[in-house]
Amino acid sequence: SQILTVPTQPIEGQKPGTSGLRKKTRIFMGRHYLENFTQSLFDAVGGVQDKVLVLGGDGRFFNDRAVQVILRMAAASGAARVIVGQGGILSTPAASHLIRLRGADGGIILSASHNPGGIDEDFGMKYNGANGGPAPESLTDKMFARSQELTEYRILEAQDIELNRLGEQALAGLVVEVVDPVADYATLMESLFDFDAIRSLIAGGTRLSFDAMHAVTGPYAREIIETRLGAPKGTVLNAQPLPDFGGGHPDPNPVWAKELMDQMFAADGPDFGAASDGDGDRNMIVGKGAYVSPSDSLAILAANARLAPGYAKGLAGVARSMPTSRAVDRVAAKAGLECHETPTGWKFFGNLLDAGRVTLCGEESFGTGSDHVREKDGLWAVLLWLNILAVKRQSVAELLREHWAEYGRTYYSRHDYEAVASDRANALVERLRGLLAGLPGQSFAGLTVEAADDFAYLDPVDGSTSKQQGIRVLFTNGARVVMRLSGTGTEGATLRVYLESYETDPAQHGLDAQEALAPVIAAAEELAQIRDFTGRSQPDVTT
Ligand code: VG1
Ligand code: CO
Repeated sequence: SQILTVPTQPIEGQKPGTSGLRKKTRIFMGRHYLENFTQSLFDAVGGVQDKVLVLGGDGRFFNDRAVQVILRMAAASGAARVIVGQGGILSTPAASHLIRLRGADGGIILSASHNPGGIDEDFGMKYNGANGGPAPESLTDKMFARSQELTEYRILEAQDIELNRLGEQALAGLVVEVVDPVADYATLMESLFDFDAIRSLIAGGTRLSFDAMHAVTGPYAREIIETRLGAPKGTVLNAQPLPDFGGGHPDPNPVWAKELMDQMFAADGPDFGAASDGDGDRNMIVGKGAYVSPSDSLAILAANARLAPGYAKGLAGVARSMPTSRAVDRVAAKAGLECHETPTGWKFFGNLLDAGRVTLCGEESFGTGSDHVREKDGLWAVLLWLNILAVKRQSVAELLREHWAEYGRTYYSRHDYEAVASDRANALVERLRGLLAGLPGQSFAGLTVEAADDFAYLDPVDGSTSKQQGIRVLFTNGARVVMRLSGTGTEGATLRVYLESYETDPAQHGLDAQEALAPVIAAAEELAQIRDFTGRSQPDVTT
């Protein structure tokens, strides 16, 4: 085998977004595209000479080919060892754990997460550092800068590695170690939760349903929920990972996980349901006839985490992304915990977790996690829920009602307008930025603005600042509207409108969220003129 130095030219647009670089699969498969970005990534981290890396992905179309290319490039750049999940598979949280467990210098995860997969859908690639967490903005900026000046990349000429064979193989001087993607992760889960208690909950007749959506969590959920926790075979739906996720959106929300939602709202449905996304870091929790909004899930986990052995000594603090509802803030206030508000994306939690300032964090986009890894973790959230239910011996619906009675209910919804013309979406945001200073005191559809800003974040650990992270409008009645553009899409712009209101009266806790939020929805429309700017009469996806 021989190391080739291949001349290349910069390719435009290799700029990582909220969570890595995401593009149409055909773009990633284009000439030099993957190679250029991989070399830019290696260069941005100071080279990979003698380093140990973790590598794997969610199994979507092109995952296996990309793994082979990255391995040959790592070999050409002198990496010492790459730990790869069998078949090229690793969920995002399992990859994060493996980096930490093995003391690796970093890892590459191939996924476009909840975006659909296939040759005409999406592909993605992200880098996580030695702490197991997503590269901070300072590093992704360097990757992008390097991609704009790249003139060559290095790659080894060699045969493919046998990705299905466990154990070590050589690629010139590089050791490729193929590992079981599930085993270490499952062991970590057993160390955090009371598996005996969950087993007896299940043995006692509590019925579960977990929708893996033909994405990466299938094998993980089967091993943990069916094999180790003893749930009946078939508890895990759509358990076979497929390169195109069976043609679906592997996005665990009521819209895309409709099969599970229908089960959970059927008369003889299961007691507890959950779903995860393409790369296994998101979760949706549903009780029998009771949907749990992700922001409520975070608050409930924060209020009850102590019931699980891994969190018995209590929490250091909590963090949520800015658009996530303030339900968890009320839990933190009552418990006297530090509570942080960060920009969207898990990379902003890393410093707080590393510094021991927070134990739990979460996002409204079906993401929850803790300091056990440095990514959000879908199955982890499911197991923490089950552990809590096993101790409290309550249904999900009862737990929700009890939580709202104690803390008040935060009604919450997100409206997404997808594939909007970028110039229109930018114009909407620009217009709002221009209005901000004058908003306090003005009324929209009967709601009066108390404060408004474009969210900026000062990282209390490293002192870095991130600006323009979302338009935030607070109303005098405690309601809130947030608007921002997505950083994970691959077509046009996606406008996200986050709506929230607060209700203390338990008699008013049983409303449908859209109904309860109707006045806030009307205020958002009057303020931002969403219909005019997007040309849409209603959102494409409501969660
Ligand atoms: C979205 C979510 C954000 C999440 C990100 C990555 O980003 O809103 O909360 O962290 O996806 O999740 P954006 O920029 O499109 O709003 V995943 O599971 O797609 O890695
Ligand atoms: Co994901």
